[in-house]
This record gives sequence, structure tokens and C-alpha cells, in this order.
Amino acid sequence: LALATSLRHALSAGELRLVYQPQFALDDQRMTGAEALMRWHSPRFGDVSPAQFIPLAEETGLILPMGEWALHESCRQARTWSDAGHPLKVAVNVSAVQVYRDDFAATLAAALRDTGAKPASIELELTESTLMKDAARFIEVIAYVRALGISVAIDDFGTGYSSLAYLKRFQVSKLKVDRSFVKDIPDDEEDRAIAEAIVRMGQSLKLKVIAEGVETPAQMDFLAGIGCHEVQGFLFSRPLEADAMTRRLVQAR
Ligand code: G
Ligand code: G
Ligand code: MN
Ligand code: NA
Repeated sequence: LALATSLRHALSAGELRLVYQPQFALDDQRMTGAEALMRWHSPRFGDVSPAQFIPLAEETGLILPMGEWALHESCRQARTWSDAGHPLKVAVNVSAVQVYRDDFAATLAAALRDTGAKPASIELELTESTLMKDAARFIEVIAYVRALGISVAIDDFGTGYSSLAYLKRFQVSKLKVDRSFVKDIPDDEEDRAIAEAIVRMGQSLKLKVIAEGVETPAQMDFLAGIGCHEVQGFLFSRPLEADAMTRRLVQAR
């Protein structure tokens, strides 16, 4: 309860920020984008994990202003990097609570308009469980998002039960293999099989596949071997503060 009270003021008090975790292509190691991840430093509770405050924000409805802020801030940052001569696609996590609101489309359009971010520089990460809440409505929302020129990735992929038929109808661009399947690669035979099945599914449907939570060279080698396109994880980079990401982009030129 006390945490919820503090969270209520976090946004207006400037206690929230975004960090950016790079994503890389496995074939040529180039940085293909970065996932924006919310961080909260509370004067009372210190650094609170998103695993704790995101569910709380969803329960209390605070995810709406917080999510709108994250979207706006990601767009602003994408525009800043683009203007500085190092364009980067920024992937923004969007909660089911946001996606199924009638005003979501307007919120998204406003973020682009207000910041001047190129739609192609923004990707939305929507979880498979969000997708399954109301697949028919989800298809409509995604169609609108795609019409704006924004791409969509399905986060935590493999943890739900979305059918191939649905995936074909959703205009998504990317599947994100859930970290739980990457963790025990290459030792766990079932996890290897699941990762391979997801990559093959992506290839058949002409979707990019990215693996998250890649921590070891052995995991990377296995993923490269099965044709996984992209990777994200501590092996390559932890999430970076915006200024550290800017330095990294400048160096990479
Ligand atoms: O960054 P970290 O691994 O600690 O994030 C934990 C969880 O919080 C992840 O599931 C991640 O998707 C989620 N998360 C992080 N930032 C955001 C955000 O801006 N919006 C939403 N909805 N979820 C986020
Ligand atoms: O659920 P989502 O995919 O949005 O969550 C991303 C979260 O995963 C981030 O909070 C990030 O800090 C975390 N993460 C990123 N790379 C790794 C990794 O290699 N290992 C582990 N354990 N967590 C990671
Ligand atoms: Mn994510
Ligand atoms: Na994920």
C-alpha cells in the first residue's frame, strides 16, 4: 500500500527514467535497436524492480500515465538520436491495460506528432498474453499501429498458446523468444527444441526472431546455428542509461 502511494507520485516527481538495452543482429553484430526499460528510483524505497512496480501500476491504473510517458520519452529519445546522426529503433513495452483502451491509438499518434519521431524508429513490444486476452480486438489495434508505420514484436513468445493462424493474421514483425527458454540452452534438450521451433515458425511466416536473456557464448552459438536473427542479453550489453547509449552510438560510427 505504501509502495502504491509512492508510485502515485513517482511520475510527477521525476523518479522514473528509461534505460536502453541494445539488440544485435547475429550475422554481422550490428546494433539493430534498443529496448526501453522503465526504472524507478524512489526516495523512500530506493531502486524498485519493474517486476514489482509494473504489476502494481497495472493494478492501480497508474500504468496509463506511466506508459504514456514511456511512449513519449522513447519517441523523444529516438528523435534525438536520429537528429544526432545515429538513428536507432527503440522498442517500447506496452501493457495490455494500455492496448485495450479506446484512446490507445490516439495516444500513440500523439507521441509521434509531439516528438516528431519517425514511426519506423519505434517498435511496440506486446506480450503473447496481451495478444490472447482479446485476439479479435488485438488484430484491429495492430492494424492501426502498422498503418501508422510502427512495427510490433510479440514479447515473452512461447509462454502462451497463440496459433500459427493467428500469427499470420496479426501484422507483427518479430517474435521475441522468452528468456525462460534461453536460460538452459544448450544443456536442456526441450528448451533447444522450443527455441528451434520458434525460429522455424518465424522463418515460415517471414518474421524476425530475437532471443532475449542471452548470457553465454554457448547460448549465442546455438542460436546462431539455428538461424535466429537477433539477440539481446547481458552477454552483449546490460541496459544502458541514455547518455551511455549515446556514447556507445557515437563510438560505433
Ligand atoms: O527491465 P527488467 O527486466 O527488470 O523488467 C522487468 C519486467 O518489466 C519485464 O517484463 C519488462 O517487460 C517490464 N517492463 C519494463 N519496462 C516497462 C515499461 O515501460 N512498460 C511495461 N508495460 N513493462 C515494462
Ligand atoms: O519481459 P521483458 O522481455 O520486457 O524483460 C526484459 C528484462 O530482461 C529487462 O528487465 C532486462 O533487464 C532483463 N534482461 C535483459 N537481458 C538479460 C539477461 O541476459 N539475463 C537476465 N537474467 N535478464 C536479462
Ligand atoms: Mn520486453
Ligand atoms: Na520478454
